[in-house]
This record gives sequence, structure tokens and C-alpha cells, in this order.
Amino acid sequence: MKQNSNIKQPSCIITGITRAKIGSLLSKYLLEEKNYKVIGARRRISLFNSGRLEELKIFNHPNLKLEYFDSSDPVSINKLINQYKPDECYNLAALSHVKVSFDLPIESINSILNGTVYFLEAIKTLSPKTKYYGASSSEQYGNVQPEFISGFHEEEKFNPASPYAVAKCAAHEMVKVYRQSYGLFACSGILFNHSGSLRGETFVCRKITKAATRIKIGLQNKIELGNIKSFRDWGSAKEYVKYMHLMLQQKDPEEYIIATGHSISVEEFLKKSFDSLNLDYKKYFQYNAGFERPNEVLFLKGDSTKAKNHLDFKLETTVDNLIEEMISADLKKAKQEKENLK
Ligand code: G4F
Repeated sequence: MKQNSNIKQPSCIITGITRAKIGSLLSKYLLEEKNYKVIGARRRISLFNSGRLEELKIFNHPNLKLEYFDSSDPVSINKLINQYKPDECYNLAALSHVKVSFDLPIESINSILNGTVYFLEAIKTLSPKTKYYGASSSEQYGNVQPEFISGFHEEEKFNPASPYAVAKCAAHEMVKVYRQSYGLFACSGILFNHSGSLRGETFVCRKITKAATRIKIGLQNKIELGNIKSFRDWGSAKEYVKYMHLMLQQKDPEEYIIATGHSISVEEFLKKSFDSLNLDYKKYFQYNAGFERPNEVLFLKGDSTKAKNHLDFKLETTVDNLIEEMISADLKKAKQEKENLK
């Protein structure tokens, strides 16, 4: 996009830029379509973890600057906010795996709730004009009998069923408290499951598309899963980032649900993925109780009416398109993997 020299280039901090797929996709969108200067905040680990940024061809983008930080380290957060005083801050870094949160409840609180407070405090004291986006989750709604659900909306009561969801609910409320108490432009997007070819391999949808394609070309002979009877509302992460940005361009900060409004079971996702490769999933699926959670959320479906009314929210990608995209990308990777074995 061409830059007009009279207009100040907008800037943002995005945390979780390397580990959260949505962070890398949001960066690409803001860099390439909105001409932002993006400060990508990432946690220091001993392995190279810039794969997603490289796959999206933004790793060397001149307007992308990578910095280290840690959600549990307020000094690193104060430093970032003070140094850049960005127009916007998208705080996406967190322990994001629901099952793992049962094993690491304190890490869940540290990365999700404490990280939120550290950012809000830093913004309040050092850069009060910075607009803050909090990453809320459909997991916050927890368990309600499916027959009662026409789709969760923004005012629905939260009923968290995991340490992850408890921390997300607390962070969600904290964002509201800072908005109401200090007048910050702070709000949260309540995103339902969002996926695509960059999805982490330990989440069920990617685990399925990866296994199906590897089975197809003889690199794997079964897929082990836990509960396949739960339902999720799966949308395309690539499409959702546009609405995360739009939430911060509204006159007033408010919460919005971003979801497709359609929900299918894990089993249906499995069947559709295997069907697309002419495979019968029943021949390859094996139940493994080790992948069950101590407490399961059985049914999630979102109602995005508010986003449709305020953000002109429209989606093009159906779950079938999403599966097609993921299968096609994983098939390419599986073929390459086989080639490398020769
Ligand atoms: O893919 P999942 O691990 O995603 P989950 O728990 O819905 O959470 C994801 O979406 C949330 C948005 O609503 C985010 F907030 C969160 O950070 C994360 O991105 O599991 C989906 C379903 C569950 O019911 C799970 O029990 O799949 C079931 N499942 C069955 N077998 C499995 C497996 N999940 C995983 N990860 N691995 C399995 O082998």
C-alpha cells in the first residue's frame, strides 16, 4: 500500500506474534493492507520460532520490528509500552491449550490474567491513548445443554469449565474494569474457534487434517483422539483478524462475538476431512482416553448479530472451505515430508 507522507503511520504492538497463528495473521493484515508499523512482541525461547512469519512472507517486512517480552514480566511490558507508545495493542499471548491449562493452572493465570493487568496498568500510566484489544474466548461460556443453545451472545452468563476459561473470564472482566474506571479504550473480542493451515498441530482440527493427509500417503496408520462428540463453531482465522482491527476503530470500545453461527462435532470434522481424501475415518480412528479433559465443554456456537450490525461482519469461509484449505496445505507438507525421507 502506498503511503501518504502527510498521514502519520499507525502503530501497534501485537503479543504472541510467533506462537499464536492469529497474531501472525493479524500482523500480515495490518502490515500489508493497513500500512501499520507492527511491533511484534515474542517470548524468548531457545528454538527458532519465526516459521509462521516466514510462511506468511512478513518476517523481513520493513515495518515489522520484533522485540522480546514475557507476559509474566511487568518490567518488559512497561518498557515496550513506554518505548513505543503505540496507537493500538493486541494482547494475544497466552497459554492457549485448554487441556494443558488443567496441568498448568498457575501458568494460565500468569499468562492470561496477570499479563492483561500488566498491559492495562502500563497503558494507564504510560500511554493512556493506546487502544487495547483483549483476546477473549468462547470457552468462557462453558457448558449449557445444546438443546437450549441458539448461539451465545455477548450478554450471556459465563460458565467457565477449565483453568484456561477461568483466567480468560477474569481477564475479560479486568478489561471492562479498566475501561469503566479509567476511561481507557479497552475491549475484548470473543472469538470462537478459529483455524486455518497455520493452526498449531496439537489442536484437534489441525491434528485431524495433518493425520488424514499423512495416512493418505502412507506416513501414518491411525489417529488417536479423545472425545469426538463435542461441538465447535470453527471459522477462518484469516477472516477474523479484520474484525479484531475494526473493534478498535469504533467510536466506543465494546465487546463483540466473532463466530460463524454454525457448529459441528469433532467427529463430523474428522469424517469430512477423511472423506475429502476418499478415506473412511472409522478404519483409522482410535479412541485414547489420554486426550480427554477432566472437564469437557460439549457445545459451542456463537451469535454474531452485534458484529453484523456494528462491524458489517460478513464471512465467506464455511467449515467445508476451511477443511479444504487445511487438507490441501497439509497434503503438500506430507508429500514434502515423504520426499525428504527418500
Ligand atoms: O482443538 P481443541 O483443543 O480446541 P478448544 O478446546 O475448543 O480450544 C480452542 O478454541 C478456543 C476458542 O473457543 C480457544 F480459546 C482456545 O485457546 C483454543 O484455541 O479441542 C476441541 C475439541 C475439544 O472438545 C476436545 O476435547 O476437540 C476435543 N478433542 C478430542 N480429541 C481433542 C482431541 N482436542 C485436542 N486438542 N486433541 C485431541 O486429541
